Amino acid sequence: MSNKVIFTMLSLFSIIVLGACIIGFTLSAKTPKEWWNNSFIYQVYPRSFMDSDGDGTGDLNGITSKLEHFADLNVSAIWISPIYVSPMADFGYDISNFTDIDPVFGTIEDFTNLTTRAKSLGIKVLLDFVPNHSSDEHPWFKQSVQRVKPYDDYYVWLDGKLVNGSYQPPNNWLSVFGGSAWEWSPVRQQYYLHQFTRGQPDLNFTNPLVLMEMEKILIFWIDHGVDGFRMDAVNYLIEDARFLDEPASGANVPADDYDSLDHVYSKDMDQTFVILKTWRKRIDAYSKKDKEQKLILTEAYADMESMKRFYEAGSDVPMNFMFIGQLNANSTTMEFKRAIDSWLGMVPKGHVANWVVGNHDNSRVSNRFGAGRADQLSMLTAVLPGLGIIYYGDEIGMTDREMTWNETVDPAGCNAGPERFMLKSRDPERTPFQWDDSMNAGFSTANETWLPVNDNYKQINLAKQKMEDVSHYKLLKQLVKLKKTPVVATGTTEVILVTENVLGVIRKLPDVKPVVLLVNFKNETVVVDARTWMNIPAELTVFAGSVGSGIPSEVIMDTTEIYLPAEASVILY
Ligand SMILES: *[C@@H]1O[C@H](CO)[C@@H](O)[C@H](O)[C@H]1NC(C)=O
Ligand SMILES: *[C@@H]1O[C@H](CO)[C@@H](O)[C@H](O)[C@H]1NC(C)=O
Ligand SMILES: *[C@@H]1O[C@H](CO)[C@@H](O)[C@H](O)[C@H]1NC(C)=O
Ligand SMILES: *[C@@H]1O[C@H](CO)[C@@H](O)[C@H](O)[C@H]1NC(C)=O
Ligand SMILES: *[C@@H]1O[C@H](CO)[C@@H](O)[C@H](O)[C@H]1NC(C)=O
Ligand SMILES: *[C@@H]1O[C@H](CO)[C@@H](O)[C@H](O)[C@H]1NC(C)=O
Ligand SMILES: *[C@@H]1O[C@H](CO)[C@@H](O)[C@H](O)[C@H]1NC(C)=O
Ligand SMILES: *[C@@H]1O[C@H](CO)[C@@H](O)[C@H](O)[C@H]1NC(C)=O
Ligand SMILES: *[C@@H]1O[C@H](CO)[C@@H](O)[C@H](O)[C@H]1NC(C)=O
Ligand SMILES: *[C@@H]1O[C@H](CO)[C@@H](O)[C@H](O)[C@H]1NC(C)=O
Ligand SMILES: CC(=O)N[C@H]1CO[C@H](CO)[C@@H](O)[C@@H]1O
Ligand SMILES: [Ca+2]
Ligand SMILES: [Ca+2]
Repeated sequence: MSNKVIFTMLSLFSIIVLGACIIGFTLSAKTPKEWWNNSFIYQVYPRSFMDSDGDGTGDLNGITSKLEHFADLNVSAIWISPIYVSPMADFGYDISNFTDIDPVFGTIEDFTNLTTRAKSLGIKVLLDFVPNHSSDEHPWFKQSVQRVKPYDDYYVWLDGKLVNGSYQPPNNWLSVFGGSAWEWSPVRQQYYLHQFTRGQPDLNFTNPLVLMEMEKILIFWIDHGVDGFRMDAVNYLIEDARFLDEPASGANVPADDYDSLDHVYSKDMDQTFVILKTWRKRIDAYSKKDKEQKLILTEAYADMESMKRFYEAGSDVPMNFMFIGQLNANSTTMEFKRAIDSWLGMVPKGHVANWVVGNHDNSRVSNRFGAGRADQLSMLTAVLPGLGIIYYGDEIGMTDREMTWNETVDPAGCNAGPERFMLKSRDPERTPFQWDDSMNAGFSTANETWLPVNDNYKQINLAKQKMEDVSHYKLLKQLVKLKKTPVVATGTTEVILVTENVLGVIRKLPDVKPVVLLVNFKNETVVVDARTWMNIPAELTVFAGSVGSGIPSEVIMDTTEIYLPAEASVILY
């Protein structure tokens, strides 16, 4: 943008003289270009996307067979949740070989097939990188248990505390999935730390050998054609070396629930940022020859100050979970405004903002905000500056499918027990993608799928939404286009309380019509004078209304008197 402004200010003569210098300077300072800026990235949960061989579980060839879907949406990249060799204690987040593909998903040749075809369609491929822990079936861990050098120090081992003649865990730390974070090894006669399931021993990141192993893994996948990494649970990498008990949080939850403690010694340690910086450097140095920069996204549910530090330490996309962790169906318009403003204010100069709509750890957006507001978050994400990240199924408004205790397979649900599993289980948001109204929603030919297909697949499926004039799918395609328009890509941003219940976002550039989003948080029709409150032209055209709003596209609206039905959102331009 600064380029364009500078150019229009210069005379033709000086462009010839100075232009070359400016271009030269900009290129050397800012190449390779941030290709993800002003785009959407699509998260694929591979077990649930498409099953190519009829065993009931999604796989790589399934994804490959559906690459046209991403091209049709025109997302810039897909990121795929773990596909590595795994005993599946945490459905792939427990890895027993970081450089090979699990047979459930296919082979390394299938992966190469996927990336080659994706590239030919202009779709980039990002992998999930899970450095905090391996599986307890990883050869490193098996040798660590036996104290075989150099693996003896690859994990976080501590002696037990001797209490009244018997050993107890070294401290009170809890696993994210409930219960002690320590597991006794009768062979080694020590406890190992596992911040997630006991099948996921934490690696020892104060050990330089472990850091080297992780760099090798990153390089391996760059050699196999990946365009970047989504780094899982990075704020858990390092623990305070004193291993002190953590204080109680005061939350009203059972004593073995993770939320019962304040995680001041096991999370968000300063050393995390140092490690991230070394990975950034290594990846950049290795891929310097490539035209485009490799993307690093980091997953950490953390405060604003940490987010800023993640940017500064080399994360291109410190995933912004505000629409998941901070805001919900009960949030006020003011709370939305404050949260969005503070994020935009935090993003350091030269970096790209990002907005996460959903993921495999949280209820789907249709459930978090209500089915009538399924589009509200993708519309916000599209109109706000930067990158949008959507979860498979968001594009058709898929909903959670409630599970019985018997059907529950997620360890987070199973550990919580039959009374509380529904509060913790992540199964409801992981059901198979609903392609069409045929058997298993077109996901698989198996008699039984790894998680049940949602019963609503005859009403909610992609094939149907492609046929309909108005659908979540058609809307999302429009939103992907909107992101690339000059006003949305480069304009200024204002978030405005139009009324107590209506949030407005305006994107502006000099001498062109603004792009305006209005969101009705009330579930009754409201009439607003957006012209006065937002200082916008008296007439604007409807770009798109949320599904169910009944607001037709391409009509001209009098902005002094806009009727917004219950729960509706609308974009004007
Ligand atoms: C993102 O894209 C916009 C529009 O092209 C540009 O003005 C901005 O500088 C880009 N941001 C980064 C960090 O590249
Ligand atoms: C690549 O994947 C496609 C789609 O699944 C499949 O038809 C094709 O046979 C695969 N090619 C190879 C070489 O595996
Ligand atoms: C898809 O996105 C690319 C990159 O932003 C853009 O150049 C292209 O025109 C888009 N394709 C369609 C069909 O809109
Ligand atoms: C992972 O699998 C590859 C391919 O089978 C093998 O060469 C490699 O040794 C394995 N890595 C480890 C650490 O076992
Ligand atoms: C140790 O045993 C004594 C006597 O049985 C008991 O009073 C005390 O609470 C125990 N201490 C701990 C830490 O369990
Ligand atoms: C981690 O590795 C370092 C370096 O090898 C070692 O000194 C340390 O004792 C290990 N830490 C734990 C908790 O095992
Ligand atoms: C919203 O408020 C209702 C009524 O107070 C409550 O039942 C519900 O749990 C709240 N939802 C969230 C996501 O906090
Ligand atoms: C759950 O599983 C048990 C044992 O397999 C079975 O007896 C019971 O009927 C099942 N309950 C439901 C609600 O499916
Ligand atoms: C599916 O179920 C049918 C009827 O019960 C059975 O005949 C068939 O063998 C099953 N197919 C598979 C792949 O299990
Ligand atoms: C509006 O909210 C009330 C109370 O939460 C609810 O009973 C009602 O069904 C909602 N109406 C619509 C149109 O969603
Ligand atoms: C959002 C996300 O990726 N969450 C993952 C964080 O890490 C744990 C352990 O690897 C997984 O269980 C979560 O799914
Ligand atoms: Ca399969
Ligand atoms: Ca750790």
